[in-house]
Amino acid sequence: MTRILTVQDISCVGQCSLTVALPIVSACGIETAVLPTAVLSTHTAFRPGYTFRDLTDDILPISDHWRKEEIYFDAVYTGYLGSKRQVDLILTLVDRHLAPGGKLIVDPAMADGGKLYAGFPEDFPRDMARLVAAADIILPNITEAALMTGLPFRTEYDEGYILELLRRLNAIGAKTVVLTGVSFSPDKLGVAVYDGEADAVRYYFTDKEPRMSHGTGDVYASAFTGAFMNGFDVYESAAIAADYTVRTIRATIGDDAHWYGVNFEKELRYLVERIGK
Ligand code: PXL
Repeated sequence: MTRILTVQDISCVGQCSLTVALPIVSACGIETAVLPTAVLSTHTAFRPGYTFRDLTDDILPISDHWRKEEIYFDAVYTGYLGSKRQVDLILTLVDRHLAPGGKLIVDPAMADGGKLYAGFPEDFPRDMARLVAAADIILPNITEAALMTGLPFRTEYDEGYILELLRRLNAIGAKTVVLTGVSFSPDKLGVAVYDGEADAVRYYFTDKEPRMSHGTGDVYASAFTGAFMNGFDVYESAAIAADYTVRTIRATIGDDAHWYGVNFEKELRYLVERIGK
C-alpha cells in the first residue's frame, strides 16, 4: 500500500488543512501519516481570538524517532506551515524520509484574494519559495504565485500573465505547477497545468460557482494528491480534483452557517468512485 506524509496544521474547527487532507487522501486508499505544523482552535479567517500553538520544535524529534524506525514515505505533501523555520526542517524531513523516486508535493497555502493570511509576516513568501524550489509538484493559487514571483497580483489577466507566473515559478525550481483559481471568463474557473520541461500549459475548466469558499485550496490539493498517488498523471489528477472541488462547493450552497469551509464529506463517494477505489 502506498503511504504518504502530509505536513500541515490542525485547525480544530474550520474544515481545512489536516481535517480535510487526512479524510480525503485516506478515502483514496492511501495510507496517510501526519505531521502537524501547528494547532489552532479554528483557521485564521475566523475572528481574532483563535489559539495558535506552534509545533516547530517537535518536528526534528519526531523525525529523529522515525529515522530510528526507518520510516519512509512515497510522497510528502505539505500545506500551511506554522513558522519560517519549518521550511528547513521540512527539507530535512524530505531528505531523510522521502523514499527513492518519491514526490514532494507542495501547496504553498499562505494567501488568497491578493493578501497573505492573518499572522504571516510580509516576507513569508520568500521562505515558502525555498520549499517550492525543492518540490516536484506545486499547487499555488494566483495570489501565492504572484507573492512568490514578485509579479503584481491581478484579478483581470490574459494567458500571457498566467504563462509568466508559471515560467517564473519554474525558474524558482518548481518542475510541475498546477495553478488554481484561473478564470478568463465570468462563468468558468479552472487550473493551469504547467510542465516545466516542455514549457507547455494545459488548462482545465469547470463551471464557476457564485460563492467564495474557504478551504477549497486544501480540498483541491488533497484530492489531487489522492488521485496522483493512485497513478493518474498530473493533468488527470488536476481535472479529477477540480471536478470534486466544484461538487463540494455546490454541496455547500444554501448552507449559510457553513461559511468557513465546504461540505467535502458529501462528495467523497464521488471522488472514490472516480478514482476507482
Ligand atoms: O485553508 C488554508 C488554511 C490552512 N490553515 C490555516 C488557515 C488557512 C486559511 O485561512 O488559516 C490555519
